[in-house]
Amino acid sequence: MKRIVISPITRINGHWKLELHVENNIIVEALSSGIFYRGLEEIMEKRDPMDAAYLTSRTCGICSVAHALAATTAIERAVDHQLPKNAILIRNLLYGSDILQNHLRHFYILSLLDYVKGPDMPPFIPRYEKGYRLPDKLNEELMKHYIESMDRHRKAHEMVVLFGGRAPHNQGVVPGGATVEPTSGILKIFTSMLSDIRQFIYNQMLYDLEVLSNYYSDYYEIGKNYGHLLTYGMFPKPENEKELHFTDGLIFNGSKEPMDFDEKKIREYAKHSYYTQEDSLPPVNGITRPNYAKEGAYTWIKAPRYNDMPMETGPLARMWISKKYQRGISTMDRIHARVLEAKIVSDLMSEWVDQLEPGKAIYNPISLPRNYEGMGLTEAMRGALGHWLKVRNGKISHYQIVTPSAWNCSPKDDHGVRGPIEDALVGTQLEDIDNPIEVGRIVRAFDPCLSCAIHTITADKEISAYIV
Ligand code: NFE
Ligand code: MG
Repeated sequence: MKRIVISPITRINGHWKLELHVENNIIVEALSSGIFYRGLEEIMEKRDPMDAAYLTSRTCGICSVAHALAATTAIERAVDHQLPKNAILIRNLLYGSDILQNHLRHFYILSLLDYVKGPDMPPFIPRYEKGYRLPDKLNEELMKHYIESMDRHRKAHEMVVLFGGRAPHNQGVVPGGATVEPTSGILKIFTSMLSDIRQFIYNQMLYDLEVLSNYYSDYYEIGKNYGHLLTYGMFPKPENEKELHFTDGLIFNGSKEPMDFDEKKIREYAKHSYYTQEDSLPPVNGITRPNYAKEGAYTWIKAPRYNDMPMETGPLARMWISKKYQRGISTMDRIHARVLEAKIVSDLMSEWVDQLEPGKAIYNPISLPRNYEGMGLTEAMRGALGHWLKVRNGKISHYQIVTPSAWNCSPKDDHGVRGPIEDALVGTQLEDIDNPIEVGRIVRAFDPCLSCAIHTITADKEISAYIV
């Protein structure tokens, strides 16, 4: 048995380590380790719930709109608050813009170099020696698109600024509605940026996807796992908030018929995680007290499970459960679904921007009781995102966040069942054990993000954290 340790995994967000056990060039065991402590939930205690969107958006600079939405939804749902139509549209446009910047950046900057050879200069070297299959001319063409993509994901971030004031960590989503009026000036710039990005998706990105799926078609068979998919659904329809453009639901074992999900069946295990928590707990009661010395633990990520099943989440889950894409569940299917989702979201955005009504309400005043509990289930670009909070005497007494990458990068649970990425790796044949290029391809297709708030340990050894 050989042991391969890759740490840190590059071209992802955050710090992550993989340990692989290999026999006869086949991966027989995989251990996914998040190697830093977030602790954001601890920071939330005693804060004003009206600040939850701003604070929790600092979980991560890539998916910050999604965290703002989850925190805000948790509060709004607790009092059954109704949003004005403009607010739903503005939120959809903010989150849609964040999806576009993420999916463009992931496809080109984080993922493409697993398949396309960059020029022979830093930061493109060193790289694996073998495994790049594109003929020179095509390789050159895709690298040109790689460079051109940068202007587009920057633009998508600027679109977040238009309705959010800043990016990342927008100020546009507040309990009650939105903060930026859709003036004709903003609509004009937004529309022109969106149109440029859409042209890029249609003319370059879809073409590049086709090139990859032709030259690396075997990756539709590589990186398979349990085939359990989960999504909380996203993009409420402006005319009826309860209806979603991407429906919520789940499937087991690659089934094509989605089922409803029941959030009460979500529990988090922590046997292999550096936390004091012993038994599995529902997120509403979850605890995040660190214990780095814990025996048998190998990660800072807990193991969320649905009815004891490890669930994969992300663009493939959303596209599958909305029946927009049901080809298969593999590495190339994950990439394929993400690119098609970018196209569909950009199409929807161009409809939403036309439906905005300048001069009409963007906010309905909200009044909150002193004590309540809330749950905000939404999607982030990487999949199902949940925030759970308890408020006592007007202050947050308890907060829990379960991110999509916690589902995907989770370790084994207390029953020894692997997380979705661990399982996608096991069974993979490595062509050359000294150049395990397959590993990066498999794991990056999940677009993992381990990143969160910066943390420090103070001189008196108490863990504290500050927000960037
Ligand atoms: Ni840090 Fe995130 C997304 C969330 S982590 S990017 O998407 O929530 O999975
Ligand atoms: Mg497998």
